[in-house]
Formats: sequence, structure tokens, C-alpha cells
Amino acid sequence: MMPPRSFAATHRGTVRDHNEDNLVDAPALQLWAVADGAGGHEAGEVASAMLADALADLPLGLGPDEALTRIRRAVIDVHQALRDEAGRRNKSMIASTLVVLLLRGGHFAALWAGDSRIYLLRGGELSQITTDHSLVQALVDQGLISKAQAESHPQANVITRAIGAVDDTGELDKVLGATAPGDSFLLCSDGLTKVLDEATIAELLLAPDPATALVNATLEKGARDNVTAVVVQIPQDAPG
Ligand SMILES: [Mn+2]
Repeated sequence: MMPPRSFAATHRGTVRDHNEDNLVDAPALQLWAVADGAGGHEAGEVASAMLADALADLPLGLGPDEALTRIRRAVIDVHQALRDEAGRRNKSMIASTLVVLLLRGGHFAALWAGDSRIYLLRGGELSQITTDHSLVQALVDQGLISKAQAESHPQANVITRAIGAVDDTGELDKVLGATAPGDSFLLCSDGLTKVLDEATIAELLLAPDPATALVNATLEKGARDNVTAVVVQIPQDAPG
């Protein structure tokens, strides 16, 4: 059986002078992640880099339960460290979103906090695996605005959960499922999903280097925010 193939790309965008997004592309761990830092000058980069470093440092060969436990523990440790760091720097908050994809034996775990997302393209159908922790998602859930209105809402940037946030616990939401041959997972920051619609995302996931294609398409449309894409492909010959 062929191992999954992964692709990763990130860019600061066309407006911002630095990139506060970070990513993990670790096929050896069967783990991939995107983190989108917040907190202003240099702080956001610190937050997302601490999460990426902690996840990339996990030991090889962990079983599914042990891996999930270690991921949660590593993230809660970073959560505490970011709160301490914010105190030292006299900042109100140094925080980051996080999405993690873990593959184990024909199954996946999607873990997240904030408005970075994981999508799954299966049999030509794109579905969003994660549900944003954001103000506009809460308005969608209450039936007050549509999903389409949410992306262009003036408060579309307001997230309700983040790693490092003062009023948060550092816990991640979780979705588990089975993988299928030919699946493509996309992990991305909101800089991508605020610019590209789902039809475009589904089409570009079929490109030879889908992560670069997605980031380039976002840049061509202006990319006011940092933009990150990580794509993980389950081979066609994988056992179902
Ligand atoms: Mn962002």
C-alpha cells in the first residue's frame, strides 16, 4: 500500500508584511496541521510557531489513542505557555487557531480550535469537516445569516475560541471518521476560505500540486490575509 502524499504551501499575502501562519507537514508522524496566529506584531508568529513545533516534536510510532492524548497534552501546554508569555509581554492575548489531521489505520481524526478549517474531497464532493469557532458561525447556527453572508460579514474575523486565549481552556473539538481510497483532505487558514469559494477549492484540489495551486489562486485574488494550505491525499490503492 502506498503511503499518503502531502503538499504544503504558505504565503504572507499581498498586504501584510509578515506571515503569522505556520504549518506541520509530517508524513512520518501521519500528522498535519495549520495554525493561524493572532495578537499583533510578532506575537501571532510566536503562537502559531509554538503549536507547530510542539506537534512536530511528537514521538514516532504512537497508536491512535496515545497520539490523541499526546496531541491534546502538547496543545494545552502551549496554551498555558502562551498565556504566561502574554503576561510577560503585557499583552492582552497571544493566541492561535489550530487544525490537526491525524491518520491511523484507515481512520482520521480532525481536531481544531478557531476558524482554520479541514475539508474533505471524496468522489468529487467537497465537505467541510470542521465547524468554525467564530461569531459569524454562531449567527449561521442561530439562522440569523446565511453561510454565504458569513464569509463577507464585517465581523467575519472574530473567533470565539483559540489556543492561548484568556477565556479558553486549550481544548480542541474533534471529529473522527474512516478514510477512503482517493480522499483528499485540505487543511487551511481563513486567508484561503475568505477568498476562494468551495467550487474553486474542489477544482484546485485536483491540481498536480494542489497546495501551491490553492495559495496561488488566493494570491491572484488579492490575499489580504496570510494564506496556508496543506493537502493530504489517500492513494487510490489504499484498503477501504
Ligand atoms: Mn488568518
